[in-house]
Amino acid sequence: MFNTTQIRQDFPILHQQINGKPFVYLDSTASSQKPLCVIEAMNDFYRQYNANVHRGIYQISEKASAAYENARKKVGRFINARSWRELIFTRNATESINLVAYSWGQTNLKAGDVIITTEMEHHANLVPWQQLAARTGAVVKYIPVNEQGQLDLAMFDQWLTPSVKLVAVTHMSNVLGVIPPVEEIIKKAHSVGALVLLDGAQSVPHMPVDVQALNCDFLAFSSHKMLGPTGLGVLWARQDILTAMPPFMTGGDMIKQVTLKGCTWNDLPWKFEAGTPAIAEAIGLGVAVDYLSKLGMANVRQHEIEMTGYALERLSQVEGLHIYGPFDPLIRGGAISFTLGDIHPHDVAAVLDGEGIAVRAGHHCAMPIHDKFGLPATTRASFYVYNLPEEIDRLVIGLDKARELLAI
Ligand code: C6P
Repeated sequence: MFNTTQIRQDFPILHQQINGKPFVYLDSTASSQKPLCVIEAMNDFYRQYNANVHRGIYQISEKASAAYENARKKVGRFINARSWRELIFTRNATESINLVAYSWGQTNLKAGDVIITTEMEHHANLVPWQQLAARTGAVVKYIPVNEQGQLDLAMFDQWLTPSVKLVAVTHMSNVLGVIPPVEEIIKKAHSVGALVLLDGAQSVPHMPVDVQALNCDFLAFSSHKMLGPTGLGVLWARQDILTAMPPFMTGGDMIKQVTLKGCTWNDLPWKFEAGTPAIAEAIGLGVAVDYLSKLGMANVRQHEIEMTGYALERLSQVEGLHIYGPFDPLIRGGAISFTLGDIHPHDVAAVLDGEGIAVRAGHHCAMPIHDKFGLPATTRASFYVYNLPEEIDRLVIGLDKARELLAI
C-alpha cells in the first residue's frame, strides 16, 4: 500500500518552513531528497567501519568491501542485470556516458560513422557525442522532437544504415517528461547493428527498468535522483561489450599486475573503477534501492502517473500557462515544464520560493530543445514518492500569485 503521508515521515528535510511557509519540494528531477535510512547508513559507515575497500586485511576494511560490493549487487538486481559484473560505479550519469564515449566510442568509431540522438537530450547525452564526433570524424544526427515530445521516427528510419554505430536516447526527458518508445528504437537500431545507450537518469528513479527486457546495450543513471547520495553514478552495460572495452581511467585498483614495462587490467567491474571509489555513497545507494524496492517500482510509477495527471489538469486551469510535453500521464513522467505568459521563468520561481515552493527555472541543461521552441528558459515542477496532491494545489495558488504580481 503506497502511503505518501507515511513516506513523508522518512524525509526529515520536508518538515520545515521556508519563508514562513510549509516547505514544498517540487524539484526532484534535479535531485531527490533522502530518507533517514540512507542518511543513517552513510553515518554508520563513517562512525563504525570507515576504511578503504579491496585493500585492507583487517576487519573493518573487509566489512566496508563487502558492503560496497553488496550495494553493487542490489543495484544490479534493481535493474535486472544478468550479473553484478555489469555494474560500474562512476561519479554520476554524466561520467557514465563519458565513459562510454571515451572507451567504447574512441575504439569503435571512425570517420563517416553515425551517432543518432534526439533534440531533447540533456547536455550529458549530447555534448559527449559531439566531442566524440569531433575526435573521430563521426557524424551526430538528431531525431526531431515536437512540443508534445513526439519523435520523428520516420526520419530515424530514413537514417538507419549500417553506418549507424550508436543510438543514444533519453529514457525519460527531464524537460518534456516524455518516455520515448525506446523498445521500438532499440529493435530498429539493432537491425542495422547499432548499439543503444539509454540515458536512464530520469527513468530508473521513477519506473521499473529491466535491462534484459529492454535489450539495450548501455544504461546510465545517477544515485542522487533516486533517493541516494550525490557523487555516485552507475553505468550498466552488457558484459561482452565491457570486456572488449579498454579502461577509461587508469591507476590503482583497476589493474591486475603492474611492472615498469606495462600492466594487465583487473576483472570486471573493477577494470573501470580506478582509485578509491565513493564507498559511503555506494552503501547509501544500496539502502535507497532497498527503500524503493520495498515501495515497489510499479507503485512508484503509479503514484507518479496520478500526481502528473492531477498536475496537468490543475495547471491547465492557470490563465496564461503553457505546458510543454505530452498531456497523457501514461507516456510521461512527472517533470512538467511550462511558461506563464511573458513572465520570465526565474521570476516565477522567485515568487514560488517566497511561498516556500522549490521549482527549477532555466534551460534544465537542455538548451537545444529550448532553442527549438524559441525559449530561453522554462519553469519546471517535478514530483516524487513524497509529494502530495495538496502540494500541486499550493503550486497553483503560487502561480496565480505570480500572475497577479507580475501582471501579464
Ligand atoms: N538533470 C535536471 O535538473 P548528473 O548531473 O550526471 O547526475 O545527471 C545528468 C542528467 C542526464 N540525463 C538526464 C535526463 C538528466 O535529467 C540529468 C540531470 C538534472 O534536469 C540536473 S541538470
